[in-house]
Amino acid sequence: MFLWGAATAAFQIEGALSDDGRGPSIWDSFGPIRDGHTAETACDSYRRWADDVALLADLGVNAYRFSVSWPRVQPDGTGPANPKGLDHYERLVDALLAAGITPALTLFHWDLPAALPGWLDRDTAHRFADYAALVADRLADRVGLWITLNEPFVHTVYGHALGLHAPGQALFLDALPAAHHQLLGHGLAVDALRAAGASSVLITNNLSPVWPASDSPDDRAAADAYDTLHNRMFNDPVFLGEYPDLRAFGLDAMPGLRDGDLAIINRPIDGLGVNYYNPTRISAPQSPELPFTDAGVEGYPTTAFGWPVVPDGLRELLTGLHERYRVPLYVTENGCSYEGIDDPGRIAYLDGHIDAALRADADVRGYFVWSLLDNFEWAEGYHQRFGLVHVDFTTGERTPKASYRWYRERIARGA
Ligand code: GBH
Repeated sequence: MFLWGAATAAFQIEGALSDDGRGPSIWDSFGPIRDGHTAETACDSYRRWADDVALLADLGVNAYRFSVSWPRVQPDGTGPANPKGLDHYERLVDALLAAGITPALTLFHWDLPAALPGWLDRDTAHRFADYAALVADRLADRVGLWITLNEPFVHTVYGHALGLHAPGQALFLDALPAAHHQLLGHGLAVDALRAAGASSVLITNNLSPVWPASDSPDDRAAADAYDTLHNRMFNDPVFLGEYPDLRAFGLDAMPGLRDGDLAIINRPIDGLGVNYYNPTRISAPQSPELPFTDAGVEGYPTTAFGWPVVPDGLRELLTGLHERYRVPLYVTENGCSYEGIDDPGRIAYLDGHIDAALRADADVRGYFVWSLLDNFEWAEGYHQRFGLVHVDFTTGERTPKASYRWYRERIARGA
């Protein structure tokens, strides 16, 4: 059964940051965020989760991708489970199942418990596996799809290399151990999930086809280096059991890698979650620090966030992933920022991208719109609205947009 879904993430929708024993996460106190917005209330989904399930049921999706907040389950990131945290997700999972909706559960969507030393510390990989076991002990019998990590590239590069996301470190290439430790945590979590009887396990990476700005050897080499950093570094160890060649970055090996790690990271899993927003165009380096320059994609329409709209990039991406890895693919996020409840831009975006996903020469098993709801868009606060459903962030009121009704019809058509 093809999965037609919508996606959210805990920190972006839940609010209720101190309810029922939740501990602080690294995002709670992170700044600067545009206009000083905070996720204190967000969509109020920790309290209004039943409204969200009703919206999903009315939308007609057969899957919902949400994430579990680690600091709700383990307020300090270690030790026994906080039962009230797990109770929340158990209620959600049971309500989804009662509505005929497959729960697709992401274990880590960036809201790390603040008490942990962070992903630069290898121990966090082991803490993550313990947390995965606690969630799976409660829910393995009911969750249809498990996703270990969301976008370790973004968490590494935005959070540890550029300082744009929590934990706000700007370490450039010294951030790479955070990538390795997340991938190690992924592999250890796969073992924990399997031990608890979890069936389908994925990792979700944000991936982008990389276009050289010209045919010149310098631009092509730069594009290859960027493809290594953005795409292959996070897929190859998981599916091929080795890191790509990192010599373009002046590295002989992945920083932090120890004997035996690759066998753990390479544990068999059931497919790859693909988050796609837009392609990347790359030219030769203009400074000595990095072996590439982001040249910007030109000549396409852009969303309210300024991101280019290139539906065929999704077909190109999925086809390339199938050629390289031969695994089932799930589009775990795809969507766009536009204003308004009448949102023709979103309808055109989603229509074009669904067509592209179905056209790909690949084993594509699902498609999830980002996002069910307008929500807390990280460093942008509430400025970018990605939802099929409009949220009034003062009252919490939800209003389905034109795209919500359109998606319901597209799902009913089944293609
Ligand atoms: C995802 O990240 C996250 O998983 C989700 O939480 C978030 O809300 C959602 O997407 C929307 O942002 O500079 O024009 O080339 C997406 C990661 C990184 C994808 C930046 C697009 C650059 C666009 N994004 N990227 S552009």
